Amino acid sequence: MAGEPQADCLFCKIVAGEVPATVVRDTETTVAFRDINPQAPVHVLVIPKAHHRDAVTLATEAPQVAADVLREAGEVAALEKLAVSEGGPGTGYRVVFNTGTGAGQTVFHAHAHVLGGRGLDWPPG
Ligand code: D5M
Repeated sequence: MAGEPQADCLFCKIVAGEVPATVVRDTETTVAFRDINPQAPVHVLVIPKAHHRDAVTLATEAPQVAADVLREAGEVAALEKLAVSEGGPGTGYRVVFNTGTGAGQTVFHAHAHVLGGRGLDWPPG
């Protein structure tokens, strides 16, 4: 059933406390923790506690939780002092949902990457 924990899912194991993570925020529906392989000075993952395979699937199956994930991305950015309004390199942040192996998704439990703390090029690689 949509949202049920999956035994072979790494992020379900983090939600269950079976795999350690450096948690920065924890809500009723989401967890935010530091990426094990950071690509920027700030690199935090925000995930739904329920299992959905990617962000668009999450938005279809549980739209309120998808909104929770996005709002939490903003809370993490505020916590990490990634001010949006000042401008210039190192301010603002990027929220990324890699979707599908061809786009770099390696963990098939929806997650938002929150990246910041350095200049972020566009277009991304
Ligand atoms: O992003 C999956 C991300 O998950 C990738 O940036 C590494 C990160 N990762 C993998 N294992 C862990 C653990 N154990 N803790 C924290 N972060 C982890 P994707 O978009 O699927 O490539």
